[in-house]
Amino acid sequence: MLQPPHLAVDYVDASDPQALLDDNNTLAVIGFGTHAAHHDDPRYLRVALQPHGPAPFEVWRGSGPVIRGRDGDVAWAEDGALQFGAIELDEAAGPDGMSDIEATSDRLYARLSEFLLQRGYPHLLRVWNYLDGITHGEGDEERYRQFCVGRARGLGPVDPASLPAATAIGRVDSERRLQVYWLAARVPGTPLENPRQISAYRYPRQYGPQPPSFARAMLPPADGAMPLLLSGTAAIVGHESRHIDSVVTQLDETLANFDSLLSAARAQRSTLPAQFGPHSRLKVYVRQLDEMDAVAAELDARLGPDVPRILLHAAVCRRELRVEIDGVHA
Ligand code: 3EB
Repeated sequence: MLQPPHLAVDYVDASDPQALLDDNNTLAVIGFGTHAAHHDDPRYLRVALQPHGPAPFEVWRGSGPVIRGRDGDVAWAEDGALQFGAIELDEAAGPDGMSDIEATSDRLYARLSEFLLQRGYPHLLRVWNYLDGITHGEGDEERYRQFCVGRARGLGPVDPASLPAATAIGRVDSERRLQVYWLAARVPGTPLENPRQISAYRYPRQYGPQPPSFARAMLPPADGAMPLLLSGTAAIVGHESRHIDSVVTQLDETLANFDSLLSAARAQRSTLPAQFGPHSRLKVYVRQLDEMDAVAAELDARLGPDVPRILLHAAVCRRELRVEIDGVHA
C-alpha cells in the first residue's frame, strides 16, 4: 500500500539549521543568501539569492521516518511518498558546439529523470532552477533560451500535459553553476494551467526555439495533505509581458494572475481558499535591489501582514520582468 503524501512548507527563523534537520519528518531545509549556513546533510541546500531583511530557513516536512543520502551528484531524501532531490553542476561545454548552459541542463535533466525512475518516485511535481546570467546573450543565444533547449532534451519525450510546476530564476553572481532541486512523488499530481496565460509549453517562437517545460501549478494527489504548488508567476498575460516600466503595476498583474490560477484550482479543489492567507507561503523575486522597498510596501498593502513571504534579489527570465512570485497555497 502506498501512503498518501503529506507536505508542509514553513519559513522558520533560526540561526542554525541543525534543530530543523534533527526532526525526522524533515525532507529539506533551504538557506537563502551568500551568508547562509553551511551543513553537509543532503537535505540541506544553500541558495545564493540575497534575502531582503532577515533570512528564515524554508523547511519541507513530510511524514517520517525520512531516509536520505547522496548518489554521485544527487542529494536526496525520501519519506515513502515524497522525494526531495538536488543536483548542482558546474557549467561545461557539450559535444557539437552546444553552449555550456544548454549542455549542462541537458546533462542535469537526463540524470534527474534517470534518478527518479531508479528510486521509484517517477512523478516530478515541482522543480526550481537557478542559474546566473539568465538573460545574457542576444536572441536565441540567450542563456535562458539555451537552458530551455537543454532541459527539454534531457527530460526526453514527455507529454506536455504531465509537466511539473517550476521556477527558473537568475542568481546575481558569476558562478556559472546550474542548481536544480525538486519535489517528486510515487503518485502523480494534476498539472494546472492559468486561463489568463497561454501555457508556457505553447509559447510562440518569438520567445525561443524551445518553449519552457513547465505547468502553471500542480494540484497534489487528492488523498494526501499537501498544498497547491505554484510556479513562478509574473506580469505575463497571454504570452506578453505587461507594464514594463512599473514594478508595482507588474506586481498587481502578477496577483491578478494568481487570482485566476486560484479560481482554476478551486474548480477542482473547492476547499482551497480563494485568496492567499496564513497557510500560503510566497517567495518574491525582485530584479532591482532599489525596487525591493516598493515591492515590500505593495505586498503589505495587498496581502497584509498574515501571508508569510520571503523577498529575494534575483533576475527574472525576461529582461523586462521586474518581479516574479512562486509559492505554495492551502
Ligand atoms: C513565465 O511565466 C515566467 O522556465 O521553468 C516561470 C516559471 C518562468 C518557470 C521555467 C519560467 C519557468 O514564462 C518565467
